[in-house]
Amino acid sequence: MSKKKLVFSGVQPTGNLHLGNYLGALKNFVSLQKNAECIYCVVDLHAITVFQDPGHLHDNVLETTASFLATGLDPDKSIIFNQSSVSGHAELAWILNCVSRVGWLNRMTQFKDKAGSDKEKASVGLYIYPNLMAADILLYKATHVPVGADQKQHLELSRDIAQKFNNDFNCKDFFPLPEPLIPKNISRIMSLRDGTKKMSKSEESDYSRINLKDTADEIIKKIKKAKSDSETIPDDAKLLKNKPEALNLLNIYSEITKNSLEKTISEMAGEDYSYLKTKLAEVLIDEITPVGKETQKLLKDKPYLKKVLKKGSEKANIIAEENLKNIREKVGLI
Ligand code: AQP
Repeated sequence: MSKKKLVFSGVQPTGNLHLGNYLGALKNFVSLQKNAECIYCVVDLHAITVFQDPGHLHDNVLETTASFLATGLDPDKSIIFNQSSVSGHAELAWILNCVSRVGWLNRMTQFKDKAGSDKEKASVGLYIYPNLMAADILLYKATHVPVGADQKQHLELSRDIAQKFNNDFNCKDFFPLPEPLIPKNISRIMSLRDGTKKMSKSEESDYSRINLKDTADEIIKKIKKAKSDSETIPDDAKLLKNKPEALNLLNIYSEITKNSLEKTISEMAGEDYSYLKTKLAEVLIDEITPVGKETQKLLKDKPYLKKVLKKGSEKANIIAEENLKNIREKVGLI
């Protein structure tokens, strides 16, 4: 078995990318492309597990691609493509649907969160979403998957599916067990309105998140309105245990300024949260608005974005077809 590091990850084209996607995933994608073979996918088949307006979906695929490039992904270094253009994802997903167990899927917390109280009305696709995610990764025999902490459970399931496939078809080490690469300091960016919920594209209030496309004024307004705490910033991180919104803002500031939470706290102890908010808005504007501007610029050249995706899908398809040939053989398909 090849021991080469092969990175795969995906982002759903379900609307505005936000600070959570950026700090939890995209920044990591960019740093990994320096030293590893990387495949980054706009996972449009995942997006349709919840109804998407077809026109919006089409635009969102291009916008997500533009954001990939604007954050620094280089199509000459990484393979960048959209999932539905490589049919192997859907084919392997079906095979893995037959390997994965209903009991395993029943434990997935993201399905419970997204399906809400009326699970009977959720799409079957939403339920088997983690099997498609396993297929995305295993189609390329990826060894490492950069994701935010919210995807850890799905990644563990991918490992279980890979292991069961290897056992069922008597092919030890055929699929590598993919390792999650989760940012160490801050793996889950929380909503600006509710520090117990993750920042998310589908959250109704736009004030809950910083979008990569937000202007400086919007960032200032959102950070000003963000929930924090009426007391001053404490001198010990332990005192933030029951103050998730305050902790979230301090965590984001620390991550962007590349400092530890402890250092930020020691510098800001005794200050009001308005002081943190002013500093946070400043660093966010410096970090985020250039990405937004570049995304808008790239979106003016849609033929170029389509060309990037086409070239990426041709490269991805070659790897996928080669692996699928062996997978079909293992399963006994002619
Ligand atoms: N809040 C977050 N903190 C850290 N990482 C996050 N990611 C998403 N939200 C956060 C990471 O971003 C990558 C792409 O995620 P995705 O858009 O494909 O799916 P998601 O996790 O379902 O993101 P959203 O924003 O919550 O989308 P919707 O609302 O459409 O479901 C993943 O690596 C994810 O971990």
